[in-house]
Amino acid sequence: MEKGLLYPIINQYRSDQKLDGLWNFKFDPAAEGESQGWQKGFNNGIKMPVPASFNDFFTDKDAREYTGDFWYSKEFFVPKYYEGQEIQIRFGAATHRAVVYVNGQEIRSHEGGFLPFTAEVTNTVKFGEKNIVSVKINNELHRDALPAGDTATLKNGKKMAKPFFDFYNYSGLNRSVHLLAVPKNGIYDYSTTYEISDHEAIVHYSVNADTDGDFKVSLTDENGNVVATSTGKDGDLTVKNPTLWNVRDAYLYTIRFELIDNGKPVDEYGDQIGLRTIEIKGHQILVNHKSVYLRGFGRHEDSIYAGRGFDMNVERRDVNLMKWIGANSFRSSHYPYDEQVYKFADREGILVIDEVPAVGFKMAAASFLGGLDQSFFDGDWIHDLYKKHIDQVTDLIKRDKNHPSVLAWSLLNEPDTSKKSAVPYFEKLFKDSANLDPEKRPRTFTLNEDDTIDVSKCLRFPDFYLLNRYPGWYHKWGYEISDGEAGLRAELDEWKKSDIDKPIVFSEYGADTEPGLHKLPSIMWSEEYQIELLEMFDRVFDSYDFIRGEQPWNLADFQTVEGNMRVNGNKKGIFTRDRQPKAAAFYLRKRWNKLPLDW
Ligand code: GCB
Repeated sequence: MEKGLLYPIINQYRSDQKLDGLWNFKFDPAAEGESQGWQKGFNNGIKMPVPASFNDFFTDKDAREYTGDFWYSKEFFVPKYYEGQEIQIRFGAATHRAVVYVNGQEIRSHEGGFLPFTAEVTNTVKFGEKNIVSVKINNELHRDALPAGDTATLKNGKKMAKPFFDFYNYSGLNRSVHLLAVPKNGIYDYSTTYEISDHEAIVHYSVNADTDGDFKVSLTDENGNVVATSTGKDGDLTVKNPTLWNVRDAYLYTIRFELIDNGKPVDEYGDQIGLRTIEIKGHQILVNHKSVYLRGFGRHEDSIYAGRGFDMNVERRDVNLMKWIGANSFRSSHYPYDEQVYKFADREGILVIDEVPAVGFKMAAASFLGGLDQSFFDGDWIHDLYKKHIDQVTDLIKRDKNHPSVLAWSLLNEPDTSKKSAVPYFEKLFKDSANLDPEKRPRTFTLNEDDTIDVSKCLRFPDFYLLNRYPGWYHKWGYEISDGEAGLRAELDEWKKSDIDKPIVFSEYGADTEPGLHKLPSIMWSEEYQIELLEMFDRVFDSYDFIRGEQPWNLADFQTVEGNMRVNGNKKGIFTRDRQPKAAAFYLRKRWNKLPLDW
C-alpha cells in the first residue's frame, strides 16, 4: 500500500526528470544477480527501451517467453540543487514484482505489475554526482498473486508462464520511471467530492501533507480565472454557475493547494478536476443526475513491438477511434492502465470502469491450457491472494479517485462465483473497500457466462452488473446463433422477473474475426459474421430497458498466449491490432451515433 500516489508535476517546489530511454537489461535464470553484484549496476547487458515490455523485441523464443527474474539498470544524475529536498524514484509499473536498489543498496520491494510505487532515496543518492538504479523484476504467475496463473517448469528446465487469463504476460518496465525532487513533509494526497444543484457546485476537498501547516486552496476555470478559494486542510469551494464535466463534453477546472508552514509557502500541488456527480438509481446510471447509456469497449494496453509498454501515440489513436465510432466509455480490462490514459479520458469526457488485475480467479478459465476443474475460492492460496488483492484495490482507488472520468471500480473479472466458498471472500472484499473512495463510486465485477442469475452466489455485492456473454461464439455459434439469441433472451427474462433493481451493462461479447476474410453467406471468423453477431446482441439490448450499456470485446485485436483457440492473439477487435477498422466498426459507428446519449 502506497502512502500517496499523486502524479508527478513540475513547479517551483517540485522537479520531475524522466529516466526513460535505454536501460541495461539482463535475464537472471540462475538467480545469481545479487551474488554477481548486479544491484550495483552492470554495463554488459542488452540495451532495453523503457517504457516497454521486453518480449517482442527478441527474435528468439526463449527470450520472448522468458519467465523468472530479470534486471534493469541505469545511471542517473542528481543535481546538487536538489539537496534539502526529498528524492524519489517513481516507477509507473514493473510487471509483476520488483526489488529496487540504488547505489547497491536495497531500497524497497513492490508487488503488483500495473500500479505505481515510489522508492524514497534521499539518504542514498549522491548529490551533484552520478548514481545507479538497478531493479530486479520477476514476471512469474502464481495462484496467490494478481493476475492469477501458474508457472510451469518444462523438461528442459525453462520456466513458462501459464496464465489463467487471455492476454499475453507482457513484462518489464512498462511505464515511465521518474526521478522526483519534492519538498520534505510536503503534500502527498488529496481528494474531492461534489454536490451539484441548479446554479451551484460545491467541491468538498481534503488534502494531506506531512506537516501541520496551513493550506490555501483555489479553483481556476479553463480561462485562468480563479472562481473559488478556501483555506484549511478540509473545506469547500463553491462555484456559482459552474460548467459541469459531462460525458463527451468535458470541462476541467484546476484545483491548487498551497502548503504554508510558519507563514511561508513550502509546497504546491495542482491538478485538473471535473465537477460532476455519479449515482446509480434503480436501473439508471446517472451523471449529473442525468441518465447515461454506456457504449464503448473492453480494451487492452497492447501494441506491436512494445507490448504493454505505454505508448502515448497508440493511446492518442485509440481515443480518436473511440470518438470516431461514437463511444462514451471503456473498461480498463483487466488491470489499471497508465495514468495518462485517464488524463485523456478526463479531457475527452469518456467514462472509465476502472479494473484491478483480479483476473484468472476461475480455474476453468485456464481451459486454454487444458482446464483445471476446481473451485478457485476453495484453494489454500486465497488468504495470501486476498492481502494482495485488497492492497491493489486500495492503491488503484488512491491513484485514480480524482479523475472525473472514473465512473466505477471493477474489483474482479470473471471470478468463479458459483460456489458458496466465494461468498466470504466477496463479503470481505466489498466490506474492506467500502470506504476507500471518498466519492463512493459504484463497485462491481464482471460475471462470467456460467455465473447466471440462478447460479452466482455473489449477486448481492455489485452496485450494478457487468455481464460477459459469448453466445454465437463459444456456444451456439455459426448457424446456431438463433438459439444463442433465444438463450440470451431467456436469461434476461429471468433478470426481468427478479426483484433486482440495478442496471446491467454488457461488458463483453464478440466474435473473433480475421480482417479481410469475407464470405457470403457469413461464416465464423469472417467480417460479415462479426456484424451479424453484433446485430443479434443489439436486438436483444434494445428489448430490455434495464440494460444500460454495451461494451463489445474488444476495441482492438491483442496478443495472447499461443494455442489452438487463438490465431496470433485474440481477434475480437472491432479494429485490428494496428488500429484500422474492420467492417463491424462502420456498423457500430452508425448505431452508436444514432443512439441518444441517455438511451
Ligand atoms: C472473456 C475474458 C477476456 C477474454 C474473452 C475472450 O470472458 O474476460 O479476457 O479475452 O473472454 O475473447 O475469450
